[in-house]
Amino acid sequence: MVEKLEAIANQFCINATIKSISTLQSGHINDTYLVTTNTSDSFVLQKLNSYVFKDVIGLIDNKIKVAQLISKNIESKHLNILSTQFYKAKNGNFYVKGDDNEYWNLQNYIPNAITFDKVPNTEVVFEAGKLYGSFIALTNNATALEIKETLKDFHSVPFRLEQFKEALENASQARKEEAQKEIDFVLEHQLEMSKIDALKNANTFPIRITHNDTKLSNILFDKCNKGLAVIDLDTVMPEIVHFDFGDSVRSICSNAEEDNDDFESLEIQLDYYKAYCKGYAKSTKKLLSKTEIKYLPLGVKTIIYIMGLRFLTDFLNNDKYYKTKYATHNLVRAKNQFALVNSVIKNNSEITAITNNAFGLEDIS
Ligand code: GN1
Ligand code: MG
Repeated sequence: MVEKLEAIANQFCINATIKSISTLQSGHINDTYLVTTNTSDSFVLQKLNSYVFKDVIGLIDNKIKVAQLISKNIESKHLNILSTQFYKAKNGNFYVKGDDNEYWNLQNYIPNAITFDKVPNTEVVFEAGKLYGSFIALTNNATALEIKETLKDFHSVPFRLEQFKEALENASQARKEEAQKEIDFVLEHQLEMSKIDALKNANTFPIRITHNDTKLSNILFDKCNKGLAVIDLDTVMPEIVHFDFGDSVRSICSNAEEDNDDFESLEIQLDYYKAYCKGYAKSTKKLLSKTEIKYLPLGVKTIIYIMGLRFLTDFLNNDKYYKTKYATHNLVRAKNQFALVNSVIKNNSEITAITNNAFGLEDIS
């Protein structure tokens, strides 16, 4: 295996001798490796999951364009943050195609950085908000048209409901019975959760360049817990801002990780939500319209519902999409997300008040 990885990595223009290759802990989709060399530079080698990403070349193209734009804007604004950089292969492309037709890309490894699976305190939450907010600001001068929608309808509730209903038709009796409560939850909330999609289709919000996987572990922090870089540009696409905002709240402001099975105690932490909004508003307050801000809380609820729906659909499909560690892993994730949706519903008025206050909704003319 290491020989194969080394052969792939050596096809990129890195100008160094590879010393070691090891697996890096990453998300639920791609395979990621750390490549160390005889120089002080290390790299991240990534095999893109072709079951999930059908337009891999479009995806790589999106990543390169956004990474270059962010780097340029960071430099011109003299910001103290970093961006990932991609390396060309000797074939002139930003990717290598393996014998098995799988695509690989290589990026710089940012040293001395830390990631969190769970936030330790409100300062880190604030920093995370600041960084994801700056992502929206830094990609603001890219026209949405240059970036492709590589995963069509990625955050569309009607599309996710269609996939869910198809899965339900084909699911085993045993899995359906096990998931009955969650199936009912999906159906009960489907109308309300489709609202943001309808607003988007009615052109209520501008389409921006968004990250679309704004979880906590996609942020690097420095040793002093200051936000350093947003990573994982696999899903950068044109989209409304609400899903980016909501997805980070989902992972950062929950009191537990997305597969924690203590469903009774799951809740959205309002002090974290306040800190997140404060950080996010720093560079987006002037950028976002009054209408965009008004619907941020609905974005939070909707994206958590979408994630629960996708985990549940994959459970009904016998776990084809997400990597799982045990038989009911996807079901546990779905239960966790729906418990969080309930907590957001319960705290709706506080969440709205905190949002309006942080983004100065009343002051915006
Ligand atoms: C997947 O693989 P990872 O962790 O980067 C998924 C996201 C989900 C996330 C849930 C392409 O991201 O949409 O939010 O899992 N990515 C894709 O943790 O489906
Ligand atoms: Mg991702």
